[in-house]
Amino acid sequence: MSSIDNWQSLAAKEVKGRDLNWQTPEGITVKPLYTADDVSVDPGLPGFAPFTRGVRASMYAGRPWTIRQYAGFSTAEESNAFYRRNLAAGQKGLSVAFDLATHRGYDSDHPRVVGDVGKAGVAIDSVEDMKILFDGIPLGEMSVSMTMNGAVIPILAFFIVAGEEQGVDRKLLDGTIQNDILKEFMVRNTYIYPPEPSMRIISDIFGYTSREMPKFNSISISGYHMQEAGATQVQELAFTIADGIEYVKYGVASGLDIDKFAGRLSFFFAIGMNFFMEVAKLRAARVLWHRAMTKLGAKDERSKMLRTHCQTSGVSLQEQDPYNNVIRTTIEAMAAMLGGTQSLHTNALDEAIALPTDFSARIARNTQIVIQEETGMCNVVDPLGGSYYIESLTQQLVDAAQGIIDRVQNEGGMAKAVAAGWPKAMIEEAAAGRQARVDKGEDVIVGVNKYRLATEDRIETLDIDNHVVREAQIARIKAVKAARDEAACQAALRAITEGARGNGNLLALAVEAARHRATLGEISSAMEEVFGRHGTVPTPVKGVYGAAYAGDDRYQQILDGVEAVSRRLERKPRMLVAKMGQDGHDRGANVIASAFTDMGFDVTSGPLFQTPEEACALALEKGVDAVGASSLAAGHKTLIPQLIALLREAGRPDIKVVAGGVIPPQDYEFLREAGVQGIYGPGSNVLDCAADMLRLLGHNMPPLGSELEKAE
Ligand code: MLC
Ligand code: 5AD
Repeated sequence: MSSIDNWQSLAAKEVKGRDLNWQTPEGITVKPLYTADDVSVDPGLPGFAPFTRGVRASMYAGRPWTIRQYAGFSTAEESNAFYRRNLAAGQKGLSVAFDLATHRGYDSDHPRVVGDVGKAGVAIDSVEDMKILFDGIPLGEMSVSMTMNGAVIPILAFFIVAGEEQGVDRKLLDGTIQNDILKEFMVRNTYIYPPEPSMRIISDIFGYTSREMPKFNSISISGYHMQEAGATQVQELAFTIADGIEYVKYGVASGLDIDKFAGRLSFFFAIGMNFFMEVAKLRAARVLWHRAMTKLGAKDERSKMLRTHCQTSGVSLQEQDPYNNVIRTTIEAMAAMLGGTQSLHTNALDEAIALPTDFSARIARNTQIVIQEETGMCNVVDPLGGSYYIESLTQQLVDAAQGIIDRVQNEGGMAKAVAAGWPKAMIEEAAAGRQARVDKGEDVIVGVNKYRLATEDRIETLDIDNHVVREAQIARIKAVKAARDEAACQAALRAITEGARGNGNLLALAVEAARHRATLGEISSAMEEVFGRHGTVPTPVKGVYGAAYAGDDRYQQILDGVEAVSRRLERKPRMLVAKMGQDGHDRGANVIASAFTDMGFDVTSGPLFQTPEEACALALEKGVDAVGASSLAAGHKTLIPQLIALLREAGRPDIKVVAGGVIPPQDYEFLREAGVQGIYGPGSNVLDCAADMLRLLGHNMPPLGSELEKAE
């Protein structure tokens, strides 16, 4: 007879008593079997509160999710041409990636951004660039997402004025601005101002858009970057919902009626490789948001409806054997749609190395089109609804995330928690734990720590000539400034500074300045005069990596090596982990700093956004033996050679420089010639990096077990 007890003994016999429970990184025990007994909550129907099964009654049977590929590079002209090609090939919505100079409020001619202009996104300095970006794309018809947080005021102002000059009433502008600053302070790091004025900017945007732009989503509350930084799904879920609660509270405190703006708040999640967990996460998110908004006093059901964009996970993709990335992205895309996303970006197979080419972008886009148009998967609403496992997991995620959300609320809300730093520390701890599991082969990554190819074929990747883009941008800035009414422009800029000092609506003031051709850097500076610029020094966690490795032979080899070097130097070996340029991706740098500290190195984590001059000065001041430069935003060819040259000029050519991050293999030779002594792309094993470092420091390090395997 089939009963759960009989099943248990039958299964135990089959596996000879082996424990089949799986402990996920978020501490959830996943059982090998789920039955009706595991489901305690009725998920209801799609289109009805709490929207567990989706925000629309008909979901994709009525209208499929928006295929919205995030992209931007080089100049506005090049990005515009790329968007037009993609729209012609079946993409449905636009999503703009800006370069890091733009994110951080610098014009392309600013000395701090020499390595960043046009690299990781498109450079936008003024309305004129924005107009070119959308040339031939009717802004009254196309929904446009813009991933902008730091320089959100000038960018949204340029967008509004570009629409105006296309003849589009701003009431018709459809789209989304990311505008989510809390997660920037936690994980993404493209903030400009300190937290308090940054939160005020968000309320100003809520105020303006709720009055003037009824179709525009005023924020995209993002968990994506938390997962990219190493957060577990429960952490991503909890901190994102808690961020949302905080924004609503600020909006209400600024005098807005909750139901006037909450219906245009939107969300953004990452979808990684834990398939069912990701499906359940989106369902849990909708339940949690509905609950939170009810508590905050929202009356309109639309205010309580969690609408979201998703992006497949960047960190899950690998440099090694990169065609596997197509498989990974397909699985992740299916989890996003089965979870009920409104909009989706699928990553390109060359993600771990460079920005997409036309070829890799086509495969990424077609992954969604094939699901929508060939599989019949869109014809049924929430097809996983009622699965014992999915329903049970949804409930477990709701409960686990609610626990963290309650802690945040009890401690005064997310802005306070972010200032206290514990959410970031929690995420970094999870990241270091994940890295250790991957290094030890406990978490399998095909083609990286298992089934690794003996030789890798190179794939063609996109390379952007940063100098050409910068020269073109500088020429346009000069032309814009020469043609404008200087007095009117300066008056508009002064009004922004006054508005920042008082309580003028900064977006409304910036729209006026944008009409007079003020640049992004000028508008940002006008606010910076009052708000100041925020800077942070990372404080990586200690002990996690070492604890994960306790008792491991290869780790012991490293500890012995560090000790030998320390005896010889009569101090610990000193290393600077440097982040140069406007690249704020610090997961890799933090993981390295944590791991090397645990191994016995004396590690200095340099502040974010340093110039090569500043990194060199810090290296000299700390008397380091080596610098590890982490680069994920393509500034490596400009910034790292500059650092090496500066160290040489300072009479310290002996300081070793290694590089890690997203570095295409075709740049290796260039970097080696410039003096880089070790290069560690994505998928590098941290123990191997440490062994190399010890060798560079003159230690006769025997090969580690893992290195022997690779050599075989
Ligand atoms: C949808 N609609 C339907 C329907 N489904 N109507 C009838 N029946 C159905 N079944 C209607 C909706 O009500 C809506 O109209 C319209 O169709 C559009 O649908 P949507 O579901 O709202 O989709 P969309 O317009 O695509 O908006 C999705 C969104 C939005 C709400 C999540 O915020 C968005 O597009 N976000 C994208 C964010 C993004 O791309 N971010 C990139 C980050 S990259 P109406 O009138 O109700 O609006 C990044 C990386 C990095 O951050 O770090 O750099
Ligand atoms: N074009 C396309 N995708 C991009 N991403 C970041 N910048 C760009 C760009 N300019 C994607 C990558 C990355 C994530 C944060 O966003 O997938 O991992």
